[in-house]
Amino acid sequence: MTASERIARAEEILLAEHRKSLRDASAYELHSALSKACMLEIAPAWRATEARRAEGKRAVYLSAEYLMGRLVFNNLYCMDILDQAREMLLEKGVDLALLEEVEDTALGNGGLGRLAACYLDSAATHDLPLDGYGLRYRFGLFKQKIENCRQVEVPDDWTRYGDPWSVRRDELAVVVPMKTGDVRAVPYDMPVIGYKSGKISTLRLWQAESLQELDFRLFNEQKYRLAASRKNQAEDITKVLYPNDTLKAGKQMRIKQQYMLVSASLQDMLRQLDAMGQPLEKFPDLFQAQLNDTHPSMGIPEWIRLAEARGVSFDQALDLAKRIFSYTNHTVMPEALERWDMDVLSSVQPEIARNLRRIDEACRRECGLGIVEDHQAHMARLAVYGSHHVNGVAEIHSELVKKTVFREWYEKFPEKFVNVTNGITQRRFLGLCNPELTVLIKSRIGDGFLTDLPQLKNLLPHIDGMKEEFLQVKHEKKRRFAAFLKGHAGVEISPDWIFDVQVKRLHEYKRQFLNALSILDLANGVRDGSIRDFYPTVFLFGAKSAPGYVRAKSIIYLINCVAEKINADEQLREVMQVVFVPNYNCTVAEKIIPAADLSEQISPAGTEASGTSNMKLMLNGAPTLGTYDGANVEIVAEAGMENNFIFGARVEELQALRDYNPRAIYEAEPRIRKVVDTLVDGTFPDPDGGLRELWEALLNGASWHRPDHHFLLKDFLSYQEARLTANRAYRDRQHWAEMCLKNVANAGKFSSDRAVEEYARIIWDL
Ligand code: 26Q
Repeated sequence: MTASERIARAEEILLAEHRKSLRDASAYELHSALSKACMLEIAPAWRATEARRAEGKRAVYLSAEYLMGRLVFNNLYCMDILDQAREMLLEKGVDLALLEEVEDTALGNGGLGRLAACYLDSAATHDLPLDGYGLRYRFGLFKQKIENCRQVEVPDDWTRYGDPWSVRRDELAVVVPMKTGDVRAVPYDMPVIGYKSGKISTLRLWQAESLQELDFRLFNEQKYRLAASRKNQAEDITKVLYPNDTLKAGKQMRIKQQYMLVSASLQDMLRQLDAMGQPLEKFPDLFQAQLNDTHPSMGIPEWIRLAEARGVSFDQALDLAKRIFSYTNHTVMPEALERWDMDVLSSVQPEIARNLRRIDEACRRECGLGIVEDHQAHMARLAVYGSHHVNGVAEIHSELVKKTVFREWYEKFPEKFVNVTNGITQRRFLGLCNPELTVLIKSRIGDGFLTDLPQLKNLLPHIDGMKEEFLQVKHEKKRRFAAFLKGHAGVEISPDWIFDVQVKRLHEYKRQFLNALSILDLANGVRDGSIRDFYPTVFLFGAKSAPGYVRAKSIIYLINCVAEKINADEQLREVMQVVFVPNYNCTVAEKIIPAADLSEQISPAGTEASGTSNMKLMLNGAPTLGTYDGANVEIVAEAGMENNFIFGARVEELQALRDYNPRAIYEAEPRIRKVVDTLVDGTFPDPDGGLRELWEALLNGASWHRPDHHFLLKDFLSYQEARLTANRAYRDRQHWAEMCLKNVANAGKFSSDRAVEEYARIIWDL
């Protein structure tokens, strides 16, 4: 199809649906028409991919979250028509940048949800038969505003202006049985467009609806409210994405969501099995199901329920389950592992609770270990037992999985445990968001790296001759981000300063708190003259906190207080500036990551399973300022210790640390004492005591944890040293550019293309 035919089609759709021409269409009308024109165009390829996959073995990704981000530019990019579309529209007097107003599809919290999206992208690009199942939340992750230095949550009504990238498949709706009332699960299909591959995967998202749209009997009896409440009760199940990225147990609604996801998805696969005329025993040879954390782990007992209903014995159903499912673990922090009360499970689906008990018994018979304990189902144990493979998401994390949380299970089933280091898609996180760097790389090594990232290695011999151009590109991306930030937050920053970037969900273990305290110490050093020639730096933060995570919200408040203080200080503002970028999401990530000079990855060793922003920043030429944790370990192994800034205690040291005494450090180090005490000495207003609570947590601990349980004070001085080393290194622009480019050239391993290929080969046997 030619570009002008395509635009003509969009014009027709616009005319039919809005009676408008391109020039007088609003951003959303244009978005809708253009997207629908693309949907028409890809329809044949989508159908062909689907038909082809129906013939053989394939894998499905089961995930409660998919953080797809803004779809339109990515989809045009993967169809390889983005530039053309932009030019054609410009000729017609329309600026494609209008679509910057279109919202993200944020059906995910953070890393785990974005990982799912990256894997679908890679599979479509490389023609691996992988499709996704998820939930179509009415409201995605909340939008964040900052008011009086605090996070305020605003609902994300992402379909308000329609959802042109989805197709409702009413004919494929299924019934999900629950004790609280059966629910209709209606699938909406989204295309996942492979980059220049002509292959289109399917993301099938289930929406909860009432079995009867309207209960006429009640309605006729004038019980309108009751009639409506039945309908609402069903629809509530997919009303909102849980905004936690860690455990908040006991919630019946969360169990309903998880159950609906797996029941509907398995029923859908069974329908396809029947269509192929295959018996149940063939299921594992046709479908492999990857559990994205334990959120879909009820799939195991649900499979048994469905298989028994088809006349298979429990034992055989369990054996089949163990050949169908595999489990990806994303955390070793024991408090973050899901456990559900058996009573709550029973109140949603008694059969699932019953099957869990039977699986527990079988497991105890087989290996002596239990799944249900103290009336609680340990979902990670279920996932390990019911799967043929269990994987961690980075080397160090997979080792810790075997040595710590699942040690006993590893001893019983050593052959199950493998590693698949996470990856990211270079299409969205380089090609699309950093076309300037992409052009520069292409000019030296061609464009093969866009589908084969290890080709970046070919840059190595060219690095000397690229430094100047790299620095220009980086400066341009910083200029662009500065312009965006002016509009987004009304803040002005200089592209001539260092952009020091920490972007990720807000968590105590991620230590944004350490970053903030460290900035206060740098400020003290600049003020008292002990730090000289400090290269001007903008410290950028982007982070959402779970709405109920009180301490995380206090940290956001602290960062904004520190920002106000420093940015208002005549002397300090000459060399430092602190900015909290509101509403960090996929779209903001695509703007800030290409502009970053330094990548902050500062979790205590052994806590961050992998991290993926570290990979995105590396790929865009930002050296890592980080600990020996998660995928940082592998980043440094690939790009060289000398091209990054690694600090802090190693995992062995932290594990061996018996009587950690942060108060001793506080008392022995005046610099540390000074910044910690700003939390309680009136430096910042603290009307609700949140800052004092942070101070307490560091020095006295709390009912549920020891003092400074994330070792901020332990790593503090070595962090400061690394920060200053990086600050000084930045002055040597040539050497700095070399470090950046060595990171880019060695980022090949961190493509999600490699990761899905490993899943396909090691786990799914595709
Ligand atoms: C659980 C129960 C109830 C409600 C919510 C949840 C929940 C939701 C989301 C628990 C955890 C999450 C998300 C976790 C997550 O994003 N983990 C990150 O996964 C990345 C991809 O593997 C890793 O790179 C990060 O290290 C890890 O923190």
